Amino acid sequence: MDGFFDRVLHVGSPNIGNKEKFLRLVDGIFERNWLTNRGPLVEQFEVRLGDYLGVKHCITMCNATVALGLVAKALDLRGEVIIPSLTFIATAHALQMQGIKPVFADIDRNTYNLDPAAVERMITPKTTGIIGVHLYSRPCDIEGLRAVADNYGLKLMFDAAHAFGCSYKGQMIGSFGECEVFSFHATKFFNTFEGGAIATNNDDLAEKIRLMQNFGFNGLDSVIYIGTNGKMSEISAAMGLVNFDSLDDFVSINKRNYEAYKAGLADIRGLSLIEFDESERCNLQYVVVEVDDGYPLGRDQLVEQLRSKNVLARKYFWPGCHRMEPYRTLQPNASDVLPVTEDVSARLVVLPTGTTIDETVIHRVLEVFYG
Ligand code: T4K
Repeated sequence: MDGFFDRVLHVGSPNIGNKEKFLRLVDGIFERNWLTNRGPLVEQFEVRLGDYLGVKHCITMCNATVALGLVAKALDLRGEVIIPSLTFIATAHALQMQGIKPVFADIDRNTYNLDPAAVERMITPKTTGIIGVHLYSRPCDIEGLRAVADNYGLKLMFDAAHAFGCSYKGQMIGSFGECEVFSFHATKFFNTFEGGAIATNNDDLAEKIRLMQNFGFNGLDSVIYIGTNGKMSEISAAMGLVNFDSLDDFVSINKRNYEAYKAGLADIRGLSLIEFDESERCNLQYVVVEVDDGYPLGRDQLVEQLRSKNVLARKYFWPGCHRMEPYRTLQPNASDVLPVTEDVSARLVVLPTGTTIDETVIHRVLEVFYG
Protein backbone atom coordinates (compact mmCIF):
# COMPACT_ATOMS: atom_id res chain seq x y z
CA MET A 1 0.00 0.00 0.00
CA ASP A 2 3.06 2.31 0.16
CA GLY A 3 3.12 5.16 -2.34
CA PHE A 4 -0.64 4.83 -2.10
CA PHE A 5 -1.52 8.44 -2.85
CA ASP A 6 0.86 10.43 -5.03
CA ARG A 7 -0.38 13.70 -3.56
CA VAL A 8 -1.07 14.73 0.02
CA LEU A 9 -4.76 14.69 0.93
CA HIS A 10 -5.50 17.68 3.17
CA VAL A 11 -8.35 18.23 5.60
CA GLY A 12 -8.51 21.89 4.66
CA SER A 13 -8.07 21.76 0.91
CA PRO A 14 -9.92 24.84 -0.42
CA ASN A 15 -13.14 24.66 -2.42
CA ILE A 16 -12.99 27.08 -5.33
CA GLY A 17 -15.89 28.21 -7.50
CA ASN A 18 -15.80 29.57 -11.06
CA LYS A 19 -12.26 30.87 -11.69
CA GLU A 20 -13.22 32.80 -14.87
CA LYS A 21 -15.92 34.70 -13.01
CA PHE A 22 -13.48 35.44 -10.21
CA LEU A 23 -10.93 36.82 -12.68
CA ARG A 24 -13.62 39.03 -14.26
CA LEU A 25 -14.44 40.44 -10.84
CA VAL A 26 -10.73 41.04 -10.23
CA ASP A 27 -10.54 42.99 -13.53
CA GLY A 28 -13.35 45.19 -12.23
CA ILE A 29 -11.43 45.83 -9.01
CA PHE A 30 -8.44 47.08 -11.01
CA GLU A 31 -10.64 49.18 -13.30
CA ARG A 32 -12.27 50.92 -10.35
CA ASN A 33 -8.96 51.21 -8.53
CA TRP A 34 -10.80 50.54 -5.27
CA LEU A 35 -9.16 47.75 -3.30
CA THR A 36 -10.56 47.78 0.22
CA ASN A 37 -12.42 49.99 2.78
CA ARG A 38 -16.01 49.09 1.93
CA GLY A 39 -15.80 48.73 -1.82
CA PRO A 40 -18.77 47.72 -3.97
CA LEU A 41 -17.98 43.98 -3.90
CA VAL A 42 -17.88 43.97 -0.09
CA GLU A 43 -21.25 45.74 -0.06
CA GLN A 44 -22.76 43.23 -2.52
CA PHE A 45 -21.31 40.33 -0.58
CA GLU A 46 -22.75 41.59 2.70
CA VAL A 47 -26.23 41.85 1.17
CA ARG A 48 -25.99 38.28 -0.12
CA LEU A 49 -24.77 37.01 3.22
CA GLY A 50 -27.52 38.80 5.13
CA ASP A 51 -30.24 37.48 2.80
CA TYR A 52 -28.90 33.95 2.95
CA LEU A 53 -28.66 33.93 6.73
CA GLY A 54 -31.92 35.81 7.30
CA VAL A 55 -30.17 38.24 9.61
CA LYS A 56 -30.43 42.03 9.68
CA HIS A 57 -26.73 42.80 9.70
CA CYS A 58 -23.80 40.87 8.33
CA ILE A 59 -20.49 42.69 8.59
CA THR A 60 -17.62 41.17 6.66
CA MET A 61 -14.28 40.93 8.45
CA CYS A 62 -10.64 40.20 7.66
CA ASN A 63 -10.86 36.93 9.62
CA ALA A 64 -12.82 35.33 12.46
CA THR A 65 -10.10 35.75 15.09
CA VAL A 66 -10.09 39.54 14.81
CA ALA A 67 -13.89 39.43 14.65
CA LEU A 68 -14.14 37.51 17.94
CA GLY A 69 -11.85 39.97 19.72
CA LEU A 70 -13.68 42.95 18.28
CA VAL A 71 -17.06 41.61 19.34
CA ALA A 72 -15.77 40.89 22.86
CA LYS A 73 -14.75 44.54 23.05
CA ALA A 74 -17.97 45.84 21.49
CA LEU A 75 -20.04 43.81 23.97
CA ASP A 76 -17.89 45.10 26.82
CA LEU A 77 -16.94 41.60 27.94
CA ARG A 78 -14.50 41.77 30.83
CA GLY A 79 -13.18 39.61 33.68
CA GLU A 80 -14.03 36.03 32.74
CA VAL A 81 -15.80 34.57 29.73
CA ILE A 82 -16.78 30.91 29.56
CA ILE A 83 -15.84 28.93 26.46
CA PRO A 84 -15.17 25.28 25.57
CA SER A 85 -11.58 24.07 25.52
CA LEU A 86 -12.31 21.75 22.58
CA THR A 87 -12.07 24.47 19.96
CA PHE A 88 -9.44 26.10 17.76
CA ILE A 89 -7.05 28.17 19.85
CA ALA A 90 -8.40 31.39 18.28
CA THR A 91 -11.53 31.30 20.46
CA ALA A 92 -9.39 31.53 23.61
CA HIS A 93 -6.71 33.85 22.21
CA ALA A 94 -9.28 36.42 21.03
CA LEU A 95 -10.27 36.88 24.68
CA GLN A 96 -6.84 36.62 26.29
CA MET A 97 -5.51 39.27 23.87
CA GLN A 98 -8.06 41.66 25.39
CA GLY A 99 -7.04 40.81 28.95
CA ILE A 100 -10.17 38.67 29.42
CA LYS A 101 -9.70 35.28 31.07
CA PRO A 102 -11.15 32.42 29.01
CA VAL A 103 -12.65 29.98 31.51
CA PHE A 104 -12.99 26.49 30.09
CA ALA A 105 -16.20 24.56 30.70
CA ASP A 106 -16.75 20.92 29.85
CA ILE A 107 -18.67 19.62 26.88
CA ASP A 108 -21.55 17.27 26.23
CA ARG A 109 -20.32 13.74 25.43
CA ASN A 110 -22.63 13.37 22.44
CA THR A 111 -22.44 16.77 20.74
CA TYR A 112 -18.91 17.85 21.81
CA ASN A 113 -20.43 21.29 22.43
CA LEU A 114 -20.63 23.25 25.70
CA ASP A 115 -22.73 21.53 28.34
CA PRO A 116 -24.99 24.24 29.87
CA ALA A 117 -24.81 22.59 33.32
CA ALA A 118 -21.00 22.63 33.16
CA VAL A 119 -21.10 26.27 32.08
CA GLU A 120 -23.25 27.12 35.09
CA ARG A 121 -20.72 25.49 37.41
CA MET A 122 -17.96 27.76 36.09
CA ILE A 123 -19.78 31.05 36.72
CA THR A 124 -18.15 33.38 39.24
CA PRO A 125 -18.82 37.03 40.16
CA LYS A 126 -16.27 37.96 37.46
CA THR A 127 -18.11 36.19 34.62
CA THR A 128 -19.51 38.52 31.98
CA GLY A 129 -20.24 36.26 29.05
CA ILE A 130 -20.41 32.88 27.35
CA ILE A 131 -19.10 32.02 23.89
CA GLY A 132 -20.59 28.82 22.51
CA VAL A 133 -18.75 27.19 19.60
CA HIS A 134 -20.83 25.25 17.05
CA LEU A 135 -18.12 22.65 16.71
CA TYR A 136 -17.78 20.68 13.46
CA SER A 137 -21.00 22.31 12.13
CA ARG A 138 -23.21 20.98 14.92
CA PRO A 139 -25.14 23.73 16.70
CA CYS A 140 -24.70 24.23 20.42
CA ASP A 141 -27.58 23.69 22.83
CA ILE A 142 -28.53 27.29 22.13
CA GLU A 143 -31.64 27.26 24.32
CA GLY A 144 -29.81 25.70 27.25
CA LEU A 145 -27.03 28.28 27.03
CA ARG A 146 -29.56 31.09 26.61
CA ALA A 147 -31.29 30.00 29.84
CA VAL A 148 -28.01 30.04 31.78
CA ALA A 149 -27.01 33.40 30.32
CA ASP A 150 -30.39 34.94 31.14
CA ASN A 151 -30.41 33.55 34.70
CA TYR A 152 -27.06 35.13 35.47
CA GLY A 153 -27.31 38.27 33.35
CA LEU A 154 -24.50 37.20 31.02
CA LYS A 155 -23.91 38.08 27.37
CA LEU A 156 -24.15 35.10 25.04
CA MET A 157 -22.49 34.95 21.64
CA PHE A 158 -21.32 32.23 19.29
CA ASP A 159 -18.17 31.28 17.48
CA ALA A 160 -19.83 29.98 14.32
CA ALA A 161 -16.56 29.50 12.43
CA HIS A 162 -17.67 25.96 11.47
CA ALA A 163 -21.36 26.60 11.00
CA PHE A 164 -21.90 28.76 7.93
CA GLY A 165 -24.90 27.32 6.10
CA CYS A 166 -26.14 25.31 9.10
CA SER A 167 -29.46 25.63 10.92
CA TYR A 168 -30.76 25.19 14.44
CA LYS A 169 -34.44 24.27 14.80
CA GLY A 170 -34.98 25.37 11.21
CA GLN A 171 -33.38 28.80 11.61
CA MET A 172 -30.03 29.59 10.04
CA ILE A 173 -27.09 29.94 12.39
CA GLY A 174 -26.27 33.66 12.36
CA SER A 175 -29.10 35.18 14.32
CA PHE A 176 -28.58 33.59 17.72
CA GLY A 177 -27.18 35.26 20.83
CA GLU A 178 -25.91 38.84 20.70
CA CYS A 179 -24.09 37.94 17.51
CA GLU A 180 -22.37 35.07 15.71
CA VAL A 181 -18.94 35.02 14.11
CA PHE A 182 -18.17 33.10 10.91
CA SER A 183 -14.80 32.19 9.43
CA PHE A 184 -14.24 32.19 5.68
CA HIS A 185 -10.63 31.05 5.94
CA ALA A 186 -9.19 29.13 2.98
CA THR A 187 -9.64 25.85 4.85
CA LYS A 188 -13.36 26.39 5.50
CA PHE A 189 -15.82 24.83 3.04
CA PHE A 190 -16.80 28.35 1.98
CA ASN A 191 -13.79 30.64 1.73
CA THR A 192 -12.76 34.17 0.84
CA PHE A 193 -9.00 33.37 1.02
CA GLU A 194 -8.91 34.93 4.50
CA GLY A 195 -12.09 36.38 5.90
CA GLY A 196 -15.03 36.18 8.18
CA ALA A 197 -18.25 37.91 9.15
CA ILE A 198 -20.20 39.03 12.19
CA ALA A 199 -23.95 38.48 11.99
CA THR A 200 -26.41 40.17 14.35
CA ASN A 201 -29.97 41.43 14.58
CA ASN A 202 -28.91 44.13 17.06
CA ASP A 203 -28.84 47.50 15.25
CA ASP A 204 -26.73 49.30 17.86
CA LEU A 205 -24.18 46.50 18.06
CA ALA A 206 -23.93 46.36 14.26
CA GLU A 207 -23.31 50.07 14.02
CA LYS A 208 -20.65 49.91 16.70
CA ILE A 209 -18.91 46.95 15.04
CA ARG A 210 -18.90 48.75 11.68
CA LEU A 211 -17.08 51.69 13.22
CA MET A 212 -14.77 49.56 15.35
CA GLN A 213 -13.63 47.49 12.34
CA ASN A 214 -12.42 50.75 10.80
CA PHE A 215 -10.37 52.10 13.75
CA GLY A 216 -13.50 53.66 15.32
CA PHE A 217 -13.83 56.38 12.65
CA ASN A 218 -17.32 57.85 12.29
CA GLY A 219 -16.23 60.51 9.79
CA LEU A 220 -13.09 61.63 8.03
CA ASP A 221 -11.59 63.36 11.07
CA SER A 222 -13.47 61.87 13.98
CA VAL A 223 -12.94 58.70 16.01
CA ILE A 224 -15.49 57.72 18.66
CA TYR A 225 -14.42 54.19 19.71
CA ILE A 226 -11.26 52.24 20.18
CA GLY A 227 -11.07 50.12 17.05
CA THR A 228 -8.86 48.07 14.81
CA ASN A 229 -8.42 47.24 11.16
CA GLY A 230 -10.86 44.38 10.66
CA LYS A 231 -12.00 45.09 7.12
CA MET A 232 -12.44 42.62 4.31
CA SER A 233 -10.69 43.50 1.04
CA GLU A 234 -12.36 43.57 -2.39
CA ILE A 235 -10.42 40.55 -3.59
CA SER A 236 -11.77 38.48 -0.71
CA ALA A 237 -15.31 39.69 -1.39
CA ALA A 238 -14.86 38.70 -5.06
CA MET A 239 -13.92 35.19 -3.94
CA GLY A 240 -16.92 35.16 -1.61
CA LEU A 241 -19.34 36.18 -4.36
CA VAL A 242 -17.99 33.55 -6.72
CA ASN A 243 -17.98 30.80 -4.11
CA PHE A 244 -21.51 31.73 -3.14
CA ASP A 245 -22.69 30.59 -6.56
CA SER A 246 -21.20 27.16 -5.82
CA LEU A 247 -22.31 26.92 -2.22
CA ASP A 248 -24.97 24.26 -2.84
CA ASP A 249 -22.51 22.21 -4.89
CA PHE A 250 -19.92 22.35 -2.11
CA VAL A 251 -22.50 21.10 0.41
CA SER A 252 -23.69 18.31 -1.93
CA ILE A 253 -20.12 17.15 -2.46
CA ASN A 254 -19.49 17.16 1.30
CA LYS A 255 -22.68 15.17 1.76
CA ARG A 256 -21.65 12.64 -0.90
CA ASN A 257 -18.23 12.28 0.73
CA TYR A 258 -19.73 11.96 4.19
CA GLU A 259 -22.06 9.18 3.01
CA ALA A 260 -19.13 7.33 1.42
CA TYR A 261 -17.16 7.47 4.66
CA LYS A 262 -20.25 6.47 6.64
CA ALA A 263 -20.92 3.39 4.51
CA GLY A 264 -17.27 2.35 4.63
CA LEU A 265 -16.85 2.82 8.37
CA ALA A 266 -20.20 1.30 9.38
CA ASP A 267 -18.88 -2.20 9.96
CA ILE A 268 -15.61 -1.35 11.64
CA ARG A 269 -15.74 -2.04 15.34
CA GLY A 270 -14.44 0.76 17.54
CA LEU A 271 -14.84 3.60 15.06
CA SER A 272 -17.80 5.96 14.96
CA LEU A 273 -18.40 8.79 12.57
CA ILE A 274 -20.05 11.84 14.10
CA GLU A 275 -23.67 12.21 13.10
CA PHE A 276 -25.75 15.17 12.04
CA ASP A 277 -29.42 15.95 12.51
CA GLU A 278 -30.93 15.13 9.11
CA SER A 279 -33.77 17.59 9.67
CA GLU A 280 -31.37 20.55 9.81
CA ARG A 281 -29.23 22.22 7.16
CA CYS A 282 -25.60 21.31 7.55
CA ASN A 283 -22.40 22.08 5.62
CA LEU A 284 -20.72 18.76 6.62
CA GLN A 285 -17.32 20.39 6.33
CA TYR A 286 -15.57 18.19 8.86
CA VAL A 287 -15.57 14.41 8.69
CA VAL A 288 -14.83 13.47 12.29
CA VAL A 289 -14.24 9.93 13.50
CA GLU A 290 -14.11 8.90 17.14
CA VAL A 291 -11.72 6.05 17.94
CA ASP A 292 -12.93 3.84 20.78
CA ASP A 293 -11.12 1.21 22.80
CA GLY A 294 -12.55 -1.55 20.59
CA TYR A 295 -10.43 -0.46 17.62
CA PRO A 296 -7.07 -2.26 17.35
CA LEU A 297 -5.07 0.99 17.02
CA GLY A 298 -4.97 4.00 19.31
CA ARG A 299 -5.95 7.35 17.80
CA ASP A 300 -2.35 8.50 17.39
CA GLN A 301 -1.29 5.24 15.73
CA LEU A 302 -4.19 5.51 13.33
CA VAL A 303 -3.25 9.08 12.43
CA GLU A 304 0.33 7.94 11.82
CA GLN A 305 -0.87 5.15 9.53
CA LEU A 306 -2.99 7.61 7.58
CA ARG A 307 -0.15 10.09 7.29
CA SER A 308 2.22 7.39 6.10
CA LYS A 309 -0.16 6.96 3.14
CA ASN A 310 -0.21 10.71 2.44
CA VAL A 311 -3.57 11.24 4.13
CA LEU A 312 -2.90 14.28 6.32
CA ALA A 313 -5.59 13.50 8.91
CA ARG A 314 -5.78 16.02 11.77
CA LYS A 315 -6.35 15.69 15.51
CA TYR A 316 -8.50 18.84 15.75
CA PHE A 317 -8.69 20.05 18.51
CA TRP A 318 -6.37 17.96 20.63
CA PRO A 319 -5.08 18.56 23.29
CA GLY A 320 -7.63 21.31 23.98
CA CYS A 321 -6.85 24.98 24.54
CA HIS A 322 -6.30 24.42 28.26
CA ARG A 323 -3.24 22.32 27.46
CA MET A 324 -1.66 24.97 25.24
CA GLU A 325 0.17 28.12 26.25
CA PRO A 326 -0.45 30.49 27.89
CA TYR A 327 -3.45 28.67 29.40
CA ARG A 328 -1.47 25.60 30.49
CA THR A 329 0.68 27.84 32.69
CA LEU A 330 -1.98 30.34 33.73
CA GLN A 331 -4.63 27.71 34.54
CA PRO A 332 -2.70 24.57 35.57
CA ASN A 333 -5.74 22.90 37.15
CA ALA A 334 -8.18 23.51 34.30
CA SER A 335 -8.21 19.82 33.36
CA ASP A 336 -9.77 18.90 36.72
CA VAL A 337 -13.15 20.09 35.45
CA LEU A 338 -12.76 18.91 31.86
CA PRO A 339 -12.99 15.10 31.96
CA VAL A 340 -15.17 14.83 28.86
CA THR A 341 -13.01 17.27 26.89
CA GLU A 342 -9.88 15.33 27.81
CA ASP A 343 -11.39 12.00 26.84
CA VAL A 344 -12.97 13.15 23.58
CA SER A 345 -10.02 15.19 22.34
CA ALA A 346 -7.75 12.15 22.62
CA ARG A 347 -10.07 10.11 20.38
CA LEU A 348 -10.87 12.31 17.41
CA VAL A 349 -9.52 12.09 13.89
CA VAL A 350 -10.57 14.54 11.18
CA LEU A 351 -10.45 13.25 7.60
CA PRO A 352 -10.17 14.99 4.23
CA THR A 353 -13.32 16.00 2.41
CA GLY A 354 -14.44 18.73 -0.01
CA THR A 355 -14.28 19.20 -3.75
CA THR A 356 -10.73 17.96 -4.24
CA ILE A 357 -11.61 14.37 -3.39
CA ASP A 358 -14.30 11.92 -4.44
CA GLU A 359 -15.69 8.49 -3.56
CA THR A 360 -12.86 6.64 -5.32
CA VAL A 361 -10.30 8.45 -3.19
CA ILE A 362 -12.38 7.87 -0.06
CA HIS A 363 -12.58 4.13 -0.74
CA ARG A 364 -8.79 4.04 -0.82
CA VAL A 365 -8.56 6.11 2.38
CA LEU A 366 -10.88 3.58 3.99
CA GLU A 367 -8.48 0.75 3.16
CA VAL A 368 -6.11 2.25 5.71
CA PHE A 369 -8.78 1.75 8.38
CA TYR A 370 -9.33 -1.87 7.42
CA GLY A 371 -5.60 -2.39 8.07
N1 T4K B 1 -12.92 29.56 15.74
C1 T4K B 1 -12.85 28.29 15.32
C2 T4K B 1 -13.71 27.27 15.98
C3 T4K B 1 -12.01 27.95 14.25
O1 T4K B 1 -11.93 26.66 13.83
C4 T4K B 1 -11.22 28.95 13.66
C5 T4K B 1 -10.30 28.63 12.57
C6 T4K B 1 -11.34 30.27 14.14
C7 T4K B 1 -12.20 30.55 15.18
C8 T4K B 1 -10.53 31.40 13.54
O2 T4K B 1 -10.88 31.63 12.20
P1 T4K B 1 -9.90 32.49 11.25
O3 T4K B 1 -9.32 33.63 12.07
O4 T4K B 1 -8.83 31.56 10.72
O5 T4K B 1 -10.82 33.01 10.17
C9 T4K B 1 -6.73 26.00 10.17
C10 T4K B 1 -7.23 27.37 9.77
O6 T4K B 1 -6.15 28.27 9.57
C11 T4K B 1 -8.19 27.96 10.74
O7 T4K B 1 -8.89 28.99 10.06
C12 T4K B 1 -9.21 26.93 11.20
N2 T4K B 1 -10.08 27.43 12.23
C13 T4K B 1 -8.49 25.71 11.74
C14 T4K B 1 -9.46 24.64 12.17
O8 T4K B 1 -7.71 25.16 10.70
P2 T4K B 1 -4.37 25.18 10.92
O9 T4K B 1 -3.29 25.81 11.71
O10 T4K B 1 -4.76 23.80 11.23
O11 T4K B 1 -4.08 25.37 9.37
P3 T4K B 1 -3.05 24.60 8.40
O12 T4K B 1 -2.17 25.62 7.80
O13 T4K B 1 -2.45 23.44 9.09
O14 T4K B 1 -4.05 24.11 7.25
C15 T4K B 1 -4.94 23.05 7.45
C16 T4K B 1 -4.83 22.09 6.29
O15 T4K B 1 -5.31 22.71 5.12
C17 T4K B 1 -3.41 21.65 5.99
O16 T4K B 1 -3.40 20.26 5.81
C18 T4K B 1 -3.04 22.37 4.70
C19 T4K B 1 -4.36 22.61 4.02
N3 T4K B 1 -4.41 23.85 3.25
C20 T4K B 1 -4.32 25.03 3.92
C21 T4K B 1 -4.37 26.22 3.24
C22 T4K B 1 -4.27 27.52 3.97
C23 T4K B 1 -4.53 23.81 1.89
O17 T4K B 1 -4.60 22.71 1.29
N4 T4K B 1 -4.62 24.99 1.20
C24 T4K B 1 -4.55 26.21 1.82
O18 T4K B 1 -4.67 27.25 1.15
O19 T4K B 1 -5.67 26.12 11.07
